[in-house]
Amino acid sequence: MAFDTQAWLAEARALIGSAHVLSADRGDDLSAYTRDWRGKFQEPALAVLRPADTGEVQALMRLAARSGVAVIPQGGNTGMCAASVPVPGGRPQAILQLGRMDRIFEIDPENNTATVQAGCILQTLRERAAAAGRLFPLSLGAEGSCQIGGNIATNAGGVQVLRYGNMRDLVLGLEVVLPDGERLDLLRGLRKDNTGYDLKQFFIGAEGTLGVITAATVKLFPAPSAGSVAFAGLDSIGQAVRLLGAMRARMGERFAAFELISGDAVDLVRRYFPDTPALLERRWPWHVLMEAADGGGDEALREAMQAALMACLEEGCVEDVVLAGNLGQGRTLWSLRENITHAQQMDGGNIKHDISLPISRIPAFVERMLPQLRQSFPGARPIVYGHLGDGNLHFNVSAPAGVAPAAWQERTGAVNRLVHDAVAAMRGSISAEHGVGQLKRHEMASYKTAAELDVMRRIKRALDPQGLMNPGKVL
Ligand code: FAD
Ligand code: 2HG
Ligand code: ZN
Repeated sequence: MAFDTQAWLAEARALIGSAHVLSADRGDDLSAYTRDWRGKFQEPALAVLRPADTGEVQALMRLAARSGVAVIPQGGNTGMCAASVPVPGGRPQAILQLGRMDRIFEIDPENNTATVQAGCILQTLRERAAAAGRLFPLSLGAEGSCQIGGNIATNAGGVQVLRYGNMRDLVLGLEVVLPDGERLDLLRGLRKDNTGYDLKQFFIGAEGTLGVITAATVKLFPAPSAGSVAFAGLDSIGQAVRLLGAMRARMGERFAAFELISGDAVDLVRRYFPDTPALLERRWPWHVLMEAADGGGDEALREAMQAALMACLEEGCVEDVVLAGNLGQGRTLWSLRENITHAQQMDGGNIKHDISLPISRIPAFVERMLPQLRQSFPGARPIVYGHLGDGNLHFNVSAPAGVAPAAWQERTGAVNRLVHDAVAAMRGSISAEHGVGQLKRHEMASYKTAAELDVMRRIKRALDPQGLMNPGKVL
């Protein structure tokens, strides 16, 4: 029987209210939901569904299962791999937008946990935790619009992984609605629980392909009372890796962030954000942004950072360094880092790589890759930066000057092959923190073993036998 769009929309509207089922046929503008953050993928959706609670998600999932409609969970739609937007062809696709489910149910300062609905904005949770004297440590450039459900579904990383781990390390419990509408209650705030398989792990990093995350209990930490930020200039990435080891040894657990930024990345930010100050007296090929935090006073921490950095200068593992004198200066240093993505987006065509390697191998990888890239793709402009402390680089490649974005995009396959083959040869990962989505799905067969893919497909079939959850993503 042919699919009856109007009847389906009427059923969905009866379930969650007409205002919360957006559809193009009645003139709603769906483009903010159907286009990915980078503006590279856009396909039509049957509807955008905006449920208010878990019960409504269950009702919508039952409707989808009964009618064979695919469901794409969507949080803030800030993902980098086009995993939260429709794919071309196939069955009708409805976007399940979690934004209305944004409640914070509980902050428990004694258990050091927060329990939130999936649509809670990351920044909101960070602010509410801070008001209770606690830290929710996940921190990334999109935190003003990405949602906890999206952070969990992508196993997001960000700039504090060095100290607190990635999202997987921060999740204690989940509530999930399965593709058939059943509610799976794993919403416990326990740090120890060995009663059989740890089912929540299946949904963390699954990019919405196994179920809809509707709520989560996450870890909080005592809020640090002191912070210190430094920006260093270096001659090489090898030097940066030595600096990382030396600073960690001196600062210990207080060391929270270690971000690599190439000289070209700094230049790009300064071109598009001209208010960005020149932070060091001369231009270095590489820079590192570092942060330490603890429960003491700012002055004492700053002195400890200064002493550690002075020792590193003497040992030759850093060339030049500036230490932020106050919170405002620290923020200026961080905004340089956070603006790289935006500057690269404004600059036009770019091919992104989100790779990870054992930290010890990163200098060799970059030193080998840069000349190879320049030789194979004359004029290509590598913009290399990222979470060096986690062994994760954004080895992005901007289009040669004068090459149109679309023309550069056509080179994606060839550029990816060069970079990703080198990563694989060093036993690294082609997606450290952004996921696979539709962007890297076609590369999975080249970089995962047949056995890994087989097990993934078996899990997918067991949980989603109709193949309704986020089709065309990951697998
Ligand atoms: P979306 O983009 O909406 O969705 C992402 C995936 O999660 C999709 O597969 C979607 O189907 C699924 N999903 C969303 N919500 C749910 C749910 N409730 N249940 C099941 N599945 C769901 N990422 C990092 O890891 N580190 C960074 O440092 C970082 N920096 C960024 C900086 C900028 C400026 C931008 C734009 C993005 C950055 N990202 C970063 C990428 C992105 O912000 C993260 O991947 C984020 O976790 C996505 O959250 P979201 O709510 O926007 O999810
Ligand atoms: C970051 O670390 C994000 O800033 C985005 O993961 C990386 O834009 C990118 O390639
Ligand atoms: Zn990143």
